[in-house]
Amino acid sequence: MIQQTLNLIKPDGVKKGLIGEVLGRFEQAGLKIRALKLVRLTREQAEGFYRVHREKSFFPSLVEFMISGPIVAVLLEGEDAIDRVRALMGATDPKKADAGTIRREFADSIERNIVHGSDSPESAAVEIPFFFDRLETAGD
Ligand code: IDP
Ligand code: MG
Repeated sequence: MIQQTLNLIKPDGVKKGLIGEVLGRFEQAGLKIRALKLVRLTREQAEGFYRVHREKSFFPSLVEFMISGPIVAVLLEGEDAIDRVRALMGATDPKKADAGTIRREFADSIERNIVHGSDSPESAAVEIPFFFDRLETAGD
């Protein structure tokens, strides 16, 4: 099924100069970029984006990390895009991620793990409009 998913290149990915590397991997995999922007989240926005994790011990540190620099938001579209983007990213903890995945190759820690990808159609439906409105979303 053709799906849309929200990808973020987190502050560590931008600082390491990996925007082109990450976007290139998605494009090479046949995923289409439908919208794209560089933004810096406010604390309130970062807390809102990760609100499902607000009770976790790592939440305050995660929010600090996510506001520590600009991020890139990407709306990707393609066949099984949600799972395929997650597969290209690798496991949350880079030590457990498969060889060749973005997180295994570039991430420093389970927190500073370079990329975000929506984990389900329900998450994508919330996360895409968090970053993009209809006018910013390109068709063919
Ligand atoms: P995901 O990004 O692979 O979907 P989630 O469990 O949804 O992983 O966690 C969201 C983000 O919170 C992770 O990408 C990572 O940046 C951070 N995180 C998750 N688990 C931990 C942890 O145990 N310690 C520190 N940070 C964590
Ligand atoms: Mg998640």
